[in-house]
Amino acid sequence: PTGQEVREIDAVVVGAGFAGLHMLHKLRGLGLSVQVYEAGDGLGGTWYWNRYPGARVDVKSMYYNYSFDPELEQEWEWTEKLPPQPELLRYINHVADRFDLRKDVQLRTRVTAAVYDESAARWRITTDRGDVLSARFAIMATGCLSVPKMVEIPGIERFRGRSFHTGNWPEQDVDFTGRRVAVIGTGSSGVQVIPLVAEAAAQLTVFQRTANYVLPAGNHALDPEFQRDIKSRYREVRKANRESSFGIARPEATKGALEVSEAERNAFYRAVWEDKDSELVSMLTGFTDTLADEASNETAAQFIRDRIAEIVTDPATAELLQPTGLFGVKRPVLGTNYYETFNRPGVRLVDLRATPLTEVTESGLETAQESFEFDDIIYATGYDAMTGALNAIDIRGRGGAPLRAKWAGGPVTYLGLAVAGFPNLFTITGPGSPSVLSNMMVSIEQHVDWIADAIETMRAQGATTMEAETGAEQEWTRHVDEVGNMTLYPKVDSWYVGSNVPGKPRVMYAYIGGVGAYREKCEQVAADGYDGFTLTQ
Ligand code: NA7
Repeated sequence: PTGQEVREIDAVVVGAGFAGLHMLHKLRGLGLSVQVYEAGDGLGGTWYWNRYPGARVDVKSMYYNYSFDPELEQEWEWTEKLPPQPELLRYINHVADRFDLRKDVQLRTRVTAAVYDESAARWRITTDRGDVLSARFAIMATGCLSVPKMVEIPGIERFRGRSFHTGNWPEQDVDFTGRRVAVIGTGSSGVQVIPLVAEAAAQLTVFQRTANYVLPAGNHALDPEFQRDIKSRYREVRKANRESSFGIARPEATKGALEVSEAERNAFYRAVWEDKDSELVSMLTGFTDTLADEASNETAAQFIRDRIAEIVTDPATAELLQPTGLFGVKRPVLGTNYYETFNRPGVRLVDLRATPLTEVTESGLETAQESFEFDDIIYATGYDAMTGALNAIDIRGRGGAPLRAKWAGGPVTYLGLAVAGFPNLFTITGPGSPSVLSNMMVSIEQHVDWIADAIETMRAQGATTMEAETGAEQEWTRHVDEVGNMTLYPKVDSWYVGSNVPGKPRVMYAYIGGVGAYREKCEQVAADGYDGFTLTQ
């Protein structure tokens, strides 16, 4: 298309991951014309880009899938407790085919700007391929962890070997056999990729800045009986997940960690550690105060440190791998053979706290004390989370005001769904919603349903625009902050508070009030005639 042709459409959806595809399906069901733009070469968002060895979701397959179609959820057979990336991608493509979604998705196209035209009450969308679209609704399904973050040292482009970021992995298989490989970063991605690279490589050097608490993933082939059981009562299972704190139903904790005996406490931690059916959040949800009280938190932290010391044979390496900070207020990490990998010959751990990286050279990496030579460098260094993908688009609302400027001090949203001054713009799992602090599928579906209902209500009322009110937005943002401050989350550095990106405002980027309570709030807002929003004819 040339820059001159402006196509009119009801809604544009940015991103074709789980969120964007479901939004497309829903809006189509309402009879809207929809255009989806997707930067990737294929569908799947996170599961398209994260193709590194070992990539898998850390929420159980039976809870990490769409619930909107009873036939789909019955007919799809998962094979593992925690499905690997290729299986997730197959599922997404199956859904796209089944609901005929591809025809409205334009791949290899990045939305560069979304500018609100006040006189027409429409969004003007432009892409890096010259598309120009005029849409009534602009829906951002851009993902929470979709803008990879690199190290902040010079020389990255000088390296002559192969470089990879886990969140932007090439499509073809990458062979590490016999090579000297560096992995920088020990978050969820690093922890997944390290054991598999170690099996193939001649030498693996892991550069660790902060040790993480890595819990055993306990992945295994899915028990057919478990699958049958969940499928036989899926409505009830989904309901329980939706009403839970993290989007994964757990038995209600009744006591603080220090209200029970040490033996009882450790028996619980041990059961979670050893049970292959444990959930990502099991260790966090056995006691009422693990995420709120430092002394309680420390009991879980020490239990895990003790396990690390048991597994890792070299005492200096074991010590370096033992985290010192709070447990669980950075994203919990699941691993398979992670600590065991450091017992392999040829695997070395480098402590970046003692000697930070200074430079990437033509042949490897440098710290103040040592030069390292590598054939391959894997950056498992994370993302500009929550706001990165939204701020990457030049979004301008009323009066041409840029969203980036409005968010210069941190994101300000109403419910993580909408922003004052940006009518008819919705963010799926936007900042200020539970999003990354939950089972993403539960949060995505809740937002997609809420947005579709809002659009349907607008049509029924003959409304042209829906816009968050400044007061409601301020109050919500204050509430997100306040609830965050009742927990231990703000006390540690993590991407939940933006501290992994230099210069990023330090605030709570997600809502920790729980997906159940959050859903009730969103439903109440809708029931009260979209309280806190202004609808205009
Ligand atoms: P994370 O969790 O942000 O982990 C990134 C890792 O990279 C973490 O260990 C960081 O250390 C490290 N890092 C980041 N920048 C640097 C620099 N400049 N130097 C050295 N080390 C660095 O990203 P992941 O991709 O692992 O996981 C993202 C989410 O995906 C995860 O939480 C799940 O939701 C799935 P730090 O801890 O900041 O000291």
